[in-house]
Amino acid sequence: MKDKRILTIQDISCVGQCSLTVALPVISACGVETAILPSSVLSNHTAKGFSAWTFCDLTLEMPKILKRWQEENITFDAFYTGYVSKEQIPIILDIVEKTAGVDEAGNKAMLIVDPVMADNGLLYKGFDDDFPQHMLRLCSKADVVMPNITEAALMLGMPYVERQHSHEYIDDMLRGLYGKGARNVVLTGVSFDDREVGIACFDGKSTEYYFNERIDASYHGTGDAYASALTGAMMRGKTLLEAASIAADFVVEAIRCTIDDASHWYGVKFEQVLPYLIRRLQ
Ligand code: PXL
Repeated sequence: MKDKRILTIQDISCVGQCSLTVALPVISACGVETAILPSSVLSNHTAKGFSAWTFCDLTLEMPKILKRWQEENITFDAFYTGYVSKEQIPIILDIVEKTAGVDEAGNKAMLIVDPVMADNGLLYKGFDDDFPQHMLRLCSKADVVMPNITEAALMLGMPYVERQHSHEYIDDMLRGLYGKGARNVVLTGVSFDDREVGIACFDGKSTEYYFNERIDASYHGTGDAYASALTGAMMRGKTLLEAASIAADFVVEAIRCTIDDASHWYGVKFEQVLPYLIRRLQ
């Protein structure tokens, strides 16, 4: 298989083990060339634990960077987007349209969207209430979307249920996002009982599940580690379900590495389990 180059678009949170500081090492460790387009630069992430942050918006840089890439005839084999603003969504769609490569079999570069905006029933700080509808527009063009339960609920106007979920609730989310145009939906944080938590994958025909034992701890940045590993594994030729399962196991390993260290509250020690991820791809 020809080597692939991916473009990932999300923020740089300088400290806090999320977004680009996770995506770049994880996808690179998967053996996939990773180009980056930072959507903004923050001193640290905006989630629990940090009381404030600096924020430098890079929206105006994005069309300039695109123009330069076009002058160089640069194309990408896939796109993976994370934490972005509503103003950046039309620019991202333009970048995808203008720099999508086509592989030997004639397939156009995939768009993988992690609709990063919310968790635990709430939008992240800095996002307006209308943001989910903007993000839905990006998801509707995607080959793969991977929302958590909160993000899917917000985009579809459904109630947020923490757990346990009914099969009908999960099915409505999968079919709802598929119905809006997403070609494959990977829903994270699915839980039918207190014992296990996992993912549901829907390709428009069948739903497949993958579960791990629930660990009673929640860490910031696990969504980014998950999305990055899934993206890297897919680029390495794994099927969506294989990639989704490998990514879930990778995140569980990263949490296990972190759980005994109370001083490490701001993210997971994914670096220590990169060898595990690499082994799973062999
Ligand atoms: O992990 C998602 C994320 C990414 N980037 C920034 C964030 C968050 C979640 O809070 O604050 C800046």
